[in-house]
Amino acid sequence: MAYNRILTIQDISCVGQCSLTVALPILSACGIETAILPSAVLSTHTAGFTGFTVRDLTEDIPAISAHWQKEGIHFDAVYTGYLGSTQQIDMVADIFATLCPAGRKIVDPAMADNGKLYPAFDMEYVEAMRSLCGKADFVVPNITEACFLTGMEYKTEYDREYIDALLSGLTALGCKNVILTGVSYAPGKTGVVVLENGSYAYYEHEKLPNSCHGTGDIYASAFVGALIRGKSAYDAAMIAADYTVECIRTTARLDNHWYGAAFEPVLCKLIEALQ
Ligand code: PXL
Repeated sequence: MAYNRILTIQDISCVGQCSLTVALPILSACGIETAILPSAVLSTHTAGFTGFTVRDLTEDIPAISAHWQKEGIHFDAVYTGYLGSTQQIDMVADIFATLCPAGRKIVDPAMADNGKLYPAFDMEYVEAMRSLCGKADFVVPNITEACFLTGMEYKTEYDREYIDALLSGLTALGCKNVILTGVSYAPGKTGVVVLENGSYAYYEHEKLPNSCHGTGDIYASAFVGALIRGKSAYDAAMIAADYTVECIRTTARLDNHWYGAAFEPVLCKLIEALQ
């Protein structure tokens, strides 16, 4: 049996069903040993809560990484999500080179949605994220993030030509493969574009009327889990999409669950899809 150990680097939002509190359970459920490197600890995520606390862990990262190097620890893959600062992005690039030289690097440039950057970020952060994406084997942006990364205009109505231009802009940064989420070509439908080794594929699925915060993290974690379990990029993208839809459907049945998606009750469906 192929046994893989992965490192995921993102924040701990203590409450809010996103980042590490999503990535760790999902990757574990996929059967993958998962080490974590928290970029920051927040009382909640930043999208909708006010007055949250933030402890930035940038200063701790070089010492943690140096300790792992001294112990001879290596990872088969590194998957990054929401990072705390521009400086951290440079540290992550160093971790790619030292702790995962031959493994797969997956970057979710978790920094924006619905045409806007998350409150903590600015264009300097976007610039640093462009360079990290250039070092990735897979990037998993939504359309807003792809626009910030490429400098293209954000549109809610578009055609295949617009999506192709986004994909070209992303690969021009140096990203080898792109999983572009939230691509909708028809009413009531949405889907994910998979650009692998230059070839385009599209998986279309139902678009549910409700949307939830944190689904980007659920999607990226499930994609990484399925990929590292040996699925092709297209199959991993499809499994992650079906699972994310189930999470959104489950959340729609709950009252006042605005801050995240209830991914836990349907984790068994993700596990089944991997069999
Ligand atoms: O889901 C992305 C995310 C992760 N972590 C923090 C966030 C967000 C999105 O707003 O605020 C702290």
